Amino acid sequence: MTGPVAARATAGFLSEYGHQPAGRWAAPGRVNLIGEHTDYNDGFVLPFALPQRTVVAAAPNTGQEWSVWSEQSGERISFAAAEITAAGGTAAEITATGAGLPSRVTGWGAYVAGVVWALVEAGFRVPGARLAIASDVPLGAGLSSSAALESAVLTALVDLGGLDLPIDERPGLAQRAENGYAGIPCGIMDQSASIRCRAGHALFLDCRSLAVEHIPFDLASAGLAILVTDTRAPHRHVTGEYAARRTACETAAGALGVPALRDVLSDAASLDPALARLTDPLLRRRVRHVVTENQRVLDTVKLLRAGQPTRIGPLLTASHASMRDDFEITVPEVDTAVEAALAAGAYGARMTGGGFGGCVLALVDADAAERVAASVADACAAHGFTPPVSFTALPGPGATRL
Ligand code: GAF
Repeated sequence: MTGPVAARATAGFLSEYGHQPAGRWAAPGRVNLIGEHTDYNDGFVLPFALPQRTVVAAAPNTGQEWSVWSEQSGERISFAAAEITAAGGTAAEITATGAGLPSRVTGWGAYVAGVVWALVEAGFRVPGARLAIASDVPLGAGLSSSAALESAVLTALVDLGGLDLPIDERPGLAQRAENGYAGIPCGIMDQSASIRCRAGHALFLDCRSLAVEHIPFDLASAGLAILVTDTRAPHRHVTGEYAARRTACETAAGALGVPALRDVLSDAASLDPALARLTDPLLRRRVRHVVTENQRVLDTVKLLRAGQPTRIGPLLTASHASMRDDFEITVPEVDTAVEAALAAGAYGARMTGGGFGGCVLALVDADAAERVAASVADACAAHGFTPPVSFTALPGPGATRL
């Protein structure tokens, strides 16, 4: 399947480089149905791929050089292998040094150069390439535009170079690009969703074993829809707050003597004594979110396997309350949107993604989606917030050659 985004990537390629690309590769953004901030705790997540995607038109280049044009920025950047191989590090090192390493590719280009860097670091001979990128994944909305970019570029380079990189190892490599080159300490959910999702399914991922199960999530035939609302709330201190949550979880796991918070179970016999051992109330809240959220993912999967999608509503809403009260990653705009969606009859609603702004999802009857979206917009207007943008999303396919 091709579309206007693919046509724009091709047209951009032709006008930048003066010849046709050898092929086009696409990778989607994602919505996470449930399981937030559980991935880096070795836990469970349940994202699905959006129909919105990033397309890379590409052709081999002579030598170990890459040229990349992006429609969104209107810029073309170039880099050579020698420039980028010395520029990675651990996420902590990069964060500590800012973007100050010599000859680092920064901005959107870091996600492209990071993929080349991670492939080289993993021992692959990466083909030089000319790339042109177009996308309809909203930027900065928490819908994984950066993972879509990494995944599309990775899929293109693997194909162009005939690299032997099995699909189950690709998300880890794309995550390495983001952690080690772009300097963002994310978990593995977004890259896994962009690369491994299937149309009509949600991706149940065990972030410890990396085992996946494709859970049928055929909303249309159940007369349901997922309404996604981008609140367009300005993201507030996202990277710093995200890193602080991750550190708090690691500190708590250390204090509890477990490898990761995944190892604390949600039944009272496990969770209560674990919470009692933590003296810091903030750590207790963070642990309670992660542990109960893992259980909500498992419960959601059970209901979907049993063909009872509307019954997941209360789990979605409980997830939101946990993110708001225990993990403290919501903002007034997303809380307002969730409350308005529920008041308008959604089965359940929650913020989706890393937090501090971004999107809300609501499970609704398909024929009620417009009405719920209008109620959310009215509630945002009543609070004087930026007008939100809503759309319904059916689960699309993962990264592919077009
Ligand atoms: C962001 C990160 F990139 C993911 O790894 C994940 O932690 C998510 O926030 C929160 O669930 O999207």
